[in-house]
Amino acid sequence: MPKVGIVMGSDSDMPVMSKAADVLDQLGISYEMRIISAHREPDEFFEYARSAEKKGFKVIIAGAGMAAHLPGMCAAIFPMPVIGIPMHTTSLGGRDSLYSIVQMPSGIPVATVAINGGANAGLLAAKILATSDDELLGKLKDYSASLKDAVVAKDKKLQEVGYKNYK
Ligand code: RP5
Repeated sequence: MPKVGIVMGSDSDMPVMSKAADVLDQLGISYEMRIISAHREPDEFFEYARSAEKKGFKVIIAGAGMAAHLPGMCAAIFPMPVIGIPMHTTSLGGRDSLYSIVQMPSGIPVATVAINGGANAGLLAAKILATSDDELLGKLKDYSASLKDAVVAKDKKLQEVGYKNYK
């Protein structure tokens, strides 16, 4: 059974949403990915959100742009955590999406990541699942350690070659 639902309002969101899926793939977490528009097909959306718990989802990652109601409406129906990803937009730079997703009224939280923050949404979903999965927690600790190692290696190189020769 998929543990995470990844849903986006349009296939134009795919380049960002695929980053969340990539992270889940790397960590061995099962997911289902769908394109469902809350505005353009409300009946399909309600069917999706109402059946999400029964399908075994523990977290939903929902991405949308502009008047981005998809994550908030998922949170209104699905009883477990919803992570919202605001899409960058050409007219307002993604502020429209960000404000639509982050400014949820009291009682219906959406954990909102940065504009186009697909990878962090995947990591946050993994961290939520890791609260009851020690093997996954170990993988996340290894991942954090690899981030640290990468910075240490870059600084070591900087000290060796100096900033003028740093590439
Ligand atoms: C939203 O409208 C989608 O999430 C997308 O980010 C935005 C634009 O959709 P398209 O016109 O590209 O299909 O529902």
